[in-house]
Amino acid sequence: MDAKILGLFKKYENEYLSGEDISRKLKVSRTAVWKHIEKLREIGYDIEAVPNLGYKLKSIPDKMIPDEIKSGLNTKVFGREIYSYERTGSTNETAYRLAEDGAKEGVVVIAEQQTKGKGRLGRTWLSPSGGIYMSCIIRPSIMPNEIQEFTLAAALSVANTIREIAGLESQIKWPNDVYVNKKKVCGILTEMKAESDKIDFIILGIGINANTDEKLLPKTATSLKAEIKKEISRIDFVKSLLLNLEKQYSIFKINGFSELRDEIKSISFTLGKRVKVTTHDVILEGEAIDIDEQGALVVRLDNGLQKRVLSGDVVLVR
Ligand code: BT5
Repeated sequence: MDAKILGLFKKYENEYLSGEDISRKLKVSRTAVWKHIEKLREIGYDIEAVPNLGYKLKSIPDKMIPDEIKSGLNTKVFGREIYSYERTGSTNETAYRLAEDGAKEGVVVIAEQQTKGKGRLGRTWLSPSGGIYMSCIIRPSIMPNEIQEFTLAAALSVANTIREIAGLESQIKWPNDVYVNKKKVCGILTEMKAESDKIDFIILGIGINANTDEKLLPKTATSLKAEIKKEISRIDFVKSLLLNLEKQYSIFKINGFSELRDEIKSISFTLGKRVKVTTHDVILEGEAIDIDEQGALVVRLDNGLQKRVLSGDVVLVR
């Protein structure tokens, strides 16, 4: 009923609707209409009431309400089902459990806050309110060793969305970060369940410092709000991100990573810089010179040898 009332408000955008109009159109009592309007107000919908005229929807809350995200969403699969939480441990964990229970590709878990937000290698992802914490279930027919390419394609989607919604240029710091003005604005955590040669599912976890107060973030981080000095619509951001992810994912499925590689390289924060890369078994230092066909970072060591790294941590060295 809430959705139906909102649907009416949106259809008659510039008009006042009386309690009687709504009750007649939706075939419910006026008391029921009043109760639903009170409930919507509690959620944060700004509904004006003018005596003798009726109700009018003035603004929608910037909250991760599935119906608001789905309204006007132009995707086919991504966001087909959205689970939204005021607070959860980690959206990746919730999505993982849903995927194990058979949830389909494109199902999204989103939260206003995370109490145990995860980074890679057991690190913590600070998740205060104002940010976007989202995990998407994907069931791709790719090999487990293609996951790096996949993460980079997701980072490209984030960069494109930041440009569209905040008007900012951003860079991809290999392998999983997006930077704005040399500070981290987004981190991506790709987890998967796989057998040796087949991926059962991927959980693509994306954390974005959207309207986050920068004081609540590490010194190395920023938020979109801090950069453009105003808040963005997180709902518009999520809509655009889901569309960009779906676009990039279908290019990736049809033409492979090579189709996205040049674009990813062109906005790399890592290439051409001196880096120190820590992998599970070695530490390398040298110049980052390429991102190859498998999404690996190619580093030229000081002795001239070239090494490719498929996964690892990168520190930029002055
Ligand atoms: C990442 O790890 O950057 C991946 C972060 C993924 C977060 C999303 S949110 C939705 C989904 N659910 C989850 O539980 N996780 C995913 P890593 O490269 O390991 O970077 C972690 C490091 O970034 C930390 O050790 C801090 O130094 C820094 N950091 C922590 N919180 C941050 C924030 N909000 N913004 C920028 N940097 C942060």
